[in-house]
Amino acid sequence: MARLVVVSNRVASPKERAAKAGGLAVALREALSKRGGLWFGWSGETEVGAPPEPKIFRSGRITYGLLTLDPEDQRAHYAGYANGTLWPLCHYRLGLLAFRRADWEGYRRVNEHFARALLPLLKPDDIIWVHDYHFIPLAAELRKLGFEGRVGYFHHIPWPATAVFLSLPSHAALVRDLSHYDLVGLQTENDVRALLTYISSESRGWLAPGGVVNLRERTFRVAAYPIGIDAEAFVQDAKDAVGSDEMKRLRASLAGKALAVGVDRLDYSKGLPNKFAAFGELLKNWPEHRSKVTMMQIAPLSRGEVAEYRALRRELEELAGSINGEYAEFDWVPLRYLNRPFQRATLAAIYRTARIGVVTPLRDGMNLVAKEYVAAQNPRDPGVLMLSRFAGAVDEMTGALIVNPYDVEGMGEALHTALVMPLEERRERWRTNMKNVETNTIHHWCERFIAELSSSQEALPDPLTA
Ligand code: ADQ
Repeated sequence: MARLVVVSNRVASPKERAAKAGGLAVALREALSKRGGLWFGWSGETEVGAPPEPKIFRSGRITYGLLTLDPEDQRAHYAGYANGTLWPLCHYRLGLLAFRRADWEGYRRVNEHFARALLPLLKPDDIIWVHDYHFIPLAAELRKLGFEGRVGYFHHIPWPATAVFLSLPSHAALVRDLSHYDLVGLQTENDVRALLTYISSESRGWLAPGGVVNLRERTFRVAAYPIGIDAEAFVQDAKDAVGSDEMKRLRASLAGKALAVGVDRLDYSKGLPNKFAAFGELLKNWPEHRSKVTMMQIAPLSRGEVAEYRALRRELEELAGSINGEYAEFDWVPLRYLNRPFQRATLAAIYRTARIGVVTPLRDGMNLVAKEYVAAQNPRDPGVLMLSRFAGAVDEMTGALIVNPYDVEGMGEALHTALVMPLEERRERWRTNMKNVETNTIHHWCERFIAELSSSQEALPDPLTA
């Protein structure tokens, strides 16, 4: 079995326990341990003029390689081009897009450093799996250095429609970079269509059935690999933790009131101001729910080094304050707003306690919270998933109450619908969703991508003759 090499910006350290590491990190670690592998990424540290040699260490069957970056390179790469340009672009937020040539150059430089540091550690038959928009040019940089082995890329966030993507000054170069992979994975069929449309209409690539593309003499494949969760672990966690002292305190504090829960990184793609406003609409237009429902929004802080995230934090603090100021009673706080992380088991038990899971991003590659909420429910008395039509998860979570997050009044109404939904309907919707959560787990996702990447250099049909 060929060795697996994973490249991602953040590397979950071997000491990080499963309860904290998150489903993706755990699944990747499992895949690496099974085959033996290398996990390569940023050390999380900066040092002026940082040396290009990575820090290497081993834990079990996994070798870790961590590269330290020059602070200016790291800023241009991470806060600059990756999160200041590509993130807003892929989430359709052109008003927030900042493009600076120096950032674009810094982004490419960091990818070049990564390729140079990684190359000496590679064997020709390794399978290299690159994660996310921080590393789109990595395969091109590795090819420049002569590496010809299998390299795949998975894009965790949406691929924008061509009209949006064209706003990026470096759009052509970025897609040329993609062509150096053997396999490009996206979250949904919609994303695949968007990228293929761009390739055929703007970069004069040739398409063959099955997502096979020929672009500037390179042939590669583009396909959808919708990411999932470890459903079994989530079900177990939710069952185990629901009786904990913490959860007893939560239930006592609710005193019989229904709970609506939201769990999102504090990010402008997640539609948090609209979600808060929708809760305000519910309380305004359906006064019978006042003092009967509590919304809890868990939103750990994220990317504080990017100005837009700091502005969003202030906006949410103001909105939460104004909703609570307007509707709170001396014995009821309508909106509980928490900026801290929780252990996976605690989150699972909170989901299970909540009558509604409110997942309303303005755009999201997939959104795993939607799937986690479903997995955590009690099958006899499940809650309702309220889901944005702009989350990738909507393709599979067809039993959800589907909403448009730009329609704040509509979302207020959907909250009401969820609160009064009869048990039979809740059960039926939940069963539909749960079937998909159980079938398409993170383990399937990992195995499928690795299997298809492994066979990716075995003669693809030539789009010019197919
Ligand atoms: P994210 O934008 O981070 O991921 P999401 O898919 O919802 O979004 O995953 C967030 C994860 O963080 C979930 O597993 C959730 O449980 C966890 N989490 C959130 N708040 C937490 C808290 N307070 N404490 C502990 N854990 C918390 C990106 C893309 C998504 C895509 C994923 C995976 O933006 O669209 O689904 O990658 O591909």
